[in-house]
Amino acid sequence: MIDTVAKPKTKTKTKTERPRLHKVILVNDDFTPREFVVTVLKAEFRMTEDQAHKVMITAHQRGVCVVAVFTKDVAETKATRATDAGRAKGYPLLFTTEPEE
Ligand code: TYC
Repeated sequence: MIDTVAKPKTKTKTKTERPRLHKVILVNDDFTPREFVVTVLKAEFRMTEDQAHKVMITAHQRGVCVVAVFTKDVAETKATRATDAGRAKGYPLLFTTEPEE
């Protein structure tokens, strides 16, 4: 009798999920000059004057505004760099991040 060894029949399912995106959020404060907020938005997020002005005004009026979405690492790096740009000038300018639903 010939012994047969059953090979385990396993299939590897490759399930590729898109990385969850994270929002960068601009938070209003009473001290950072409007024009400086616009300058930081243009420099760090590659926005036009017009786009940056709209985002700044929205945060100014509503308290917060979503700037853009990125992968987690990129969102955190950009939020930190933009916040540091304000701190370097002595402003309390704040950018935060949160995962998208
Ligand atoms: N509120 C600030 C002012 O009146 C301007 C400002 C707008 C600051 C948006 C932060 O996220 C901000 N000078």
